[in-house]
Amino acid sequence: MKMFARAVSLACIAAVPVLAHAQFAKPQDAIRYRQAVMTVMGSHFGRLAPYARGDKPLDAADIQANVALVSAMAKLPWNAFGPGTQTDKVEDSIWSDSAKFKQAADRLQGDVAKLEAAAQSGDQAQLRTAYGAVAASCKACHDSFRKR
Ligand code: ASC
Repeated sequence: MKMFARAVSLACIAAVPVLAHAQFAKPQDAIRYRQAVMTVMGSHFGRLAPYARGDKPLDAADIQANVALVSAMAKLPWNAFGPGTQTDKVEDSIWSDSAKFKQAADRLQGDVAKLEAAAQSGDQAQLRTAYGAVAASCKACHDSFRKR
C-alpha cells in the first residue's frame, strides 16, 4: 500500500509538465475542454454566492469544497486557447494580445488564492470581499475577451 501511494504521487508529479503543456488531439477538443472548465467553475462559484451575500449561514466545509473546485478550474482553461482554436465566442485579442490575456489569467488566480484564504478564515466580510474580487476578475476577462 505504501509503495502504491508512492507510485501514485510520483505519477502525479510526472504529470504536472504534461498539464502545463496541455495538448489536444483536435481544436474541437480544446474548445470543449475550456467550455467544460468554465461551466464547472461557474457552477461552483455560483454556489458560494449566498454565503458571500450573507443569505446563508456559513458552512465552512461546503464553502471550502466549492472554493477548492473553483481554484482547480481556475488553473485549467488558459492552455486550451491554443493556436487554431478561435471561435465566434472569443475575441482575437486572446491571440494578438497574449500578454493581456496572461495578465487576466494571473489576476483571476491571484484573486482565487485570496478567496481560499477567506474560505479558511470563516469570516463573512472577508468572504464577501474576496468573492466580489473574483467576480470582478471573471467579468473583466469576459468583457475583454468574450464576444457577446
Ligand atoms: C459567475 C459566472 C460568471 C461570473 C461573472 C461575474 O458566477 O458564471 O461568469 O460570475 O458573472 O461578473
